[in-house]
Amino acid sequence: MKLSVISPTLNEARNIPALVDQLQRALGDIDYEILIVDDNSPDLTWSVAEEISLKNPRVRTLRRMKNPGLGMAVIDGFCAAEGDVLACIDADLQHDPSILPRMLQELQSGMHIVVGSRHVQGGGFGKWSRWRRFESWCANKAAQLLLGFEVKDLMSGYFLVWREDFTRVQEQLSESGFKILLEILAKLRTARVKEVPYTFRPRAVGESKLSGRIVLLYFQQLWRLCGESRRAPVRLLKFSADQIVGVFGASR
Ligand SMILES: Nc1nc2c(ncn2[C@@H]2O[C@H](COP(=O)(O)OP(=O)(O)OP(=O)(O)O)[C@@H](O)[C@H]2O)c(=O)[nH]1
Ligand SMILES: [Mg+2]
Repeated sequence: MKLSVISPTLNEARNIPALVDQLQRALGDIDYEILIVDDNSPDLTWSVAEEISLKNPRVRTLRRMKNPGLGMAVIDGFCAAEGDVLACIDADLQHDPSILPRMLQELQSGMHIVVGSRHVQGGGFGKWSRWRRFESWCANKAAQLLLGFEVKDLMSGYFLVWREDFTRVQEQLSESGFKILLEILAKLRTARVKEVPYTFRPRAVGESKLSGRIVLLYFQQLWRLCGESRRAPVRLLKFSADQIVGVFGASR
């Protein structure tokens, strides 16, 4: 069994050496490859990754020249990967690589998807401000409500999936799907999802790509997936009914 760890990158040159180092330490004697999927970053992330690949055969670089975007970068990385299991991890070291062996164990014990989670017991947001937590809570709640998933950390970009399952739904994944975990969950429609806790780490170097445009892309994706889900109207009705009952219950 081989694990492919895919890391999408945009201007993460200074994070790549530490990322590779931490992944190597975490994965020990697991058979793995690391695939850096870079959107031709102006800071030459692809070149830093290529240099490491020359000395380390476990590391490969995919330099994307067209169709930029996080979702498509992950899909391209998954398609180019050689492993039986596909992992997605941010390059900015906010995801803790040390939980990867446990995530892999959970997947092998019969799960379809394993998510690195900040919202289950033992996980957390580290030094995030209250405002940032609130924003994340809103985005997460909106996805739970509109898509009806039980997963607690739907915003996670840290997850594992079997290549076989990814291949099964690959054709249905939208190119505009910014949060690729949501896209895969919506198409796989599986209850066999396990969350493994970790604490979100602060970004050490480089800049966040989160922007107003990204937030808009996220809500567009949510709206599209909601429209594709036949049970969405039922869930919305139930949510509205629960709120009304709650308000009347409280006013008695
Ligand atoms: N290939 C590629 N990677 C991207 C793109 N946008 C973001 N990334 C990478 O995706 C990962 C997550 O992006 P971040 O900017 O850290 O977003 P975030 O973690 O949701 O936000 P922060 O908590 O503010 O860091 C990082 O490894 C980025 O370099 C993109 O358009 N193309
Ligand atoms: Mg980040």
